[in-house]
Amino acid sequence: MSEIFTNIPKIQYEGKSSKNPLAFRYYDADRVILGKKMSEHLPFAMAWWHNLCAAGTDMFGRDTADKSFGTEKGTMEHAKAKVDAGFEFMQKLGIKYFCFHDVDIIPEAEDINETNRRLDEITDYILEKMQGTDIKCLWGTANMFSNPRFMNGAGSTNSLDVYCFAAAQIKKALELTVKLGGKGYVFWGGREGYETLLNTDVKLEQEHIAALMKMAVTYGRSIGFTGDFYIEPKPKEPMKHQYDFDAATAIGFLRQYGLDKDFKMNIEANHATLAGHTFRHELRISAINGMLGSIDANQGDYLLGWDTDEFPYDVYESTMCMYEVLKAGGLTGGFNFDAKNRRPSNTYEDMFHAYILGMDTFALGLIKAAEMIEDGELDAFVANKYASFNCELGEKIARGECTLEELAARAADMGTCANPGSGRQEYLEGVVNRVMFG
Ligand code: XLS
Ligand code: CA
Ligand code: CA
Repeated sequence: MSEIFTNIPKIQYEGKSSKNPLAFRYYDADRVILGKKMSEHLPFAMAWWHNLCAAGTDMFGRDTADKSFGTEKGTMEHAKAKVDAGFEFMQKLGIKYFCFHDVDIIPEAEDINETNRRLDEITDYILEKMQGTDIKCLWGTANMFSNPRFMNGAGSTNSLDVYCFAAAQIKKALELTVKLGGKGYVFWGGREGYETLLNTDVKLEQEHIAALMKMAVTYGRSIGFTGDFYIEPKPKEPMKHQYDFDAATAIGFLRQYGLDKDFKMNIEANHATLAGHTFRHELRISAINGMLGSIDANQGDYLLGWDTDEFPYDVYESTMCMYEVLKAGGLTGGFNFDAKNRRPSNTYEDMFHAYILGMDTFALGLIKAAEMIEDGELDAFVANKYASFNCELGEKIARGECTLEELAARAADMGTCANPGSGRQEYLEGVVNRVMFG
């Protein structure tokens, strides 16, 4: 197999003064931060769909990039060329993981039996490529949103036939994930929602989704899948309302249906902002519920109301993300660049620039977040803010042993209430800027 990205060398760390566009300025895999190598803090993954499949088509225009890799698109030869390109790409960047949907890795056939045969063939090829490298699968998933059969949903469909196809795809995608040693399995419910309540039985649809997830857990465990299942919340797009709206909603759903022991969250930055939250809000809500699993590392655009899946360049955001991740003790999953080049960035070099940008943005975010933790001022402020609860009564409240009468009696004793103290927001924002910019 011949080299595909012929004009691109292996990307090296050259330090922040480097102006080489094909070098890392902050991502230094072996540098130790808070006792762990950068590469362990930041298990980066390549998203098969954006990097190897998507070529710039949008609602108004066709492909701008050539991702045929010298073959005819829609053939198994093309599928294999994508594997070759993907492995060369990951190796040149030092990326250790990839994520995939079933239909990213092969052209889907009319008949699911033929689709599954092609999936077996291509995953044999991927396995072969994995040998002799340290590249692994981060997570797999089934695409249950592109095929027209899923127009009314997959787990939430009105059609039992479609439900069976969704089940068959999940079964196969789980088998492939196990075959490729995947650490996780994702459910992103792109079509699990509704356009109008006039034609929708929400309760039935949610019960059916939960039932399918339960079957997935049972089957996954029976074939040796020991990793985490993930829900990837998103409030809308393509549906007007998606059931897995945000982390809090998804966690409530998992608890309601007894799925919370097997599932965690895969939090995507762009989905958080679409839900009207910050990225770090979604990470914090997941973490405090013991459900911070993996991250889809990208960013949206505050001027656009849709899922732009941009490569992350905002260091303030990546710092806040890494602050949450470090505080949570790290991820069990990784950082998947679910991101695509802008449509006019259509060369092979642009693919590398995008990943270098994303990896450097998170590396710098990690460095700054660690400095913020070592600085300690934010932590100290928060601890002190709640210090009034550090007393016998506070402990009683925490143990759930306090009564309203008891607290009301104390209020009555006091008569008037003291000021709770300043939140000092502007001061703390200045602390963050001091740590970030000196
Ligand atoms: C789409 C989602 C999707 C999931 C995997 O918005 O981000 O790509 O990550 O199905
Ligand atoms: Ca997205
Ligand atoms: Ca995603």
